[in-house]
Amino acid sequence: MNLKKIAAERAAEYIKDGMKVGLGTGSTAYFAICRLGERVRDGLQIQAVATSEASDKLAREWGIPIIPFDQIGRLDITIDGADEVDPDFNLIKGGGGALLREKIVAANSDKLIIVADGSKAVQQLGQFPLPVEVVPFASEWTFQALENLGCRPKWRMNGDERYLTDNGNLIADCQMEAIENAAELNVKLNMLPGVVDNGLFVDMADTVILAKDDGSIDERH
Ligand code: DER
Repeated sequence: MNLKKIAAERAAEYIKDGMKVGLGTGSTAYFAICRLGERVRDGLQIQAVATSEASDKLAREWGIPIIPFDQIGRLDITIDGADEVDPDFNLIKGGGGALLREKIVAANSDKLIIVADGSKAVQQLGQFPLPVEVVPFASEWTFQALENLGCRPKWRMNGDERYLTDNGNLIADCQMEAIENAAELNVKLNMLPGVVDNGLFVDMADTVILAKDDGSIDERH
């Protein structure tokens, strides 16, 4: 029983003819894109944008109509995954390196549906290392600023090289352990020169669909 698939396919049922859809990134969003691809092949009429090059490629392989960002306008629904979800629907995202495009797409959607297996539900954010997207220019200064903020950053690596996002930026994964105030930390991080954005999605998710180990679905609004 694939819990990610169960949650993702439940979310895909929210998508109706004529909708403009944001396609998330990661192994859970993967199943939502595939399900929407099947429905498009069965006649579903949607327009979509993707939150990563990988999701864009997958959507096009299924024949999902991908529209340029400057033409699609506001989105009806975005379906995306998360690394952690707290009881207030605040999220840590970015495990798949797509946080910047994901946050932009989510912010331009009327509804953000988060899909995950039950293991992503936490009482307090922070056990999952918080991804922070950093421009390469003078990145050591930005790294130092993250350390000074108490974030305990580590550069995400891709083999021997530093990982690069679709946008050509670096990711610093911050070992926060426990985040007391996600809203406050989100602002503090994004105020740092050199930080592009971070994986805290505060007050953005409208619906959370969690697939539990027994196969049941916990759908919260
Ligand atoms: O990078 C991301 O934000 C992904 O959505 C991630 O948070 C969830 O990835 P997963 O569905 O592969 O666990």
